[in-house]
Amino acid sequence: MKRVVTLQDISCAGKCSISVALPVLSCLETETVVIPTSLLSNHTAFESYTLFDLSDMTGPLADGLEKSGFAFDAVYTGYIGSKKQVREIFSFIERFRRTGSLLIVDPAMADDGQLYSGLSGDHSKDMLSLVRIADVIIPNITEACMLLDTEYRQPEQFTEAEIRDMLRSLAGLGPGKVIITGVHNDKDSIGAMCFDRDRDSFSISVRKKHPGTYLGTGDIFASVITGCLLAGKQLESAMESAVSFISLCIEQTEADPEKRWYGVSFEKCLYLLHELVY
Ligand code: PXL
Repeated sequence: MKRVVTLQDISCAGKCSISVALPVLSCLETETVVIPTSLLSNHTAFESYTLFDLSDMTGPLADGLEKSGFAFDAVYTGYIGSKKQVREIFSFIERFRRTGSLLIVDPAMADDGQLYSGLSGDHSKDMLSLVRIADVIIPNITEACMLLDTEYRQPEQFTEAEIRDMLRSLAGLGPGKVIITGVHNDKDSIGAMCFDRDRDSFSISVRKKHPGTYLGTGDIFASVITGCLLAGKQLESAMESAVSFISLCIEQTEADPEKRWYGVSFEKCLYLLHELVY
């Protein structure tokens, strides 16, 4: 069984980051080792939250894992809350990256043209340093604009040709596989577009657009991609599965009389995920 280590926060409540990565990756038959880089009572889209920075624990946890003989097929990073965490993640990667392993970076830092609350103004520079060494990156449109230092526009204002240019430019920073999420190809559909440099191929997957924002979907999406790539799928096929799964999660959330504003009803869709991929 493939083994991934994921470094991101634990938001005790809020259905994001490690709380969604674990069930999704487990469902995709991937052994998942977690290194929490910070601990929050709930994610930062709530009005308030309690936060502990766990950067000082990353090194000692890495020591323990190394001593116990753990090695990883992939290192997968998500939300990072501070410069100190970025430094610790770099050291972790240096220690555990090996030939053939994948470094998957979800630059989870912004949406709708805005950095997440609590992140410093130069956070995208820190994220860029991580993106440069990654094999696979999965930004949304806002994050792609920040990484490329281009002005943000509403996703529906980007043409498919412009998204292709952004994908190529992002690949030019380092990563050979790039997926941009939240791409529209007309006003009624939304999905993702990808570029695989080795195969020089672009692809797009879209589904019907539901109005509104669905928090935590980026983290679920990146986790599906990680599981699919570890299962040996091509990037396009991984993206198609992730777009299908997110679409199911959103439909399920819309139909859920107990839906939560802070996250999608992915729990009711997990039973479909394995079949979607395998
Ligand atoms: O879903 C992205 C995410 C992850 N972790 C934390 C967040 C957010 C988005 O707001 O605040 C702590």
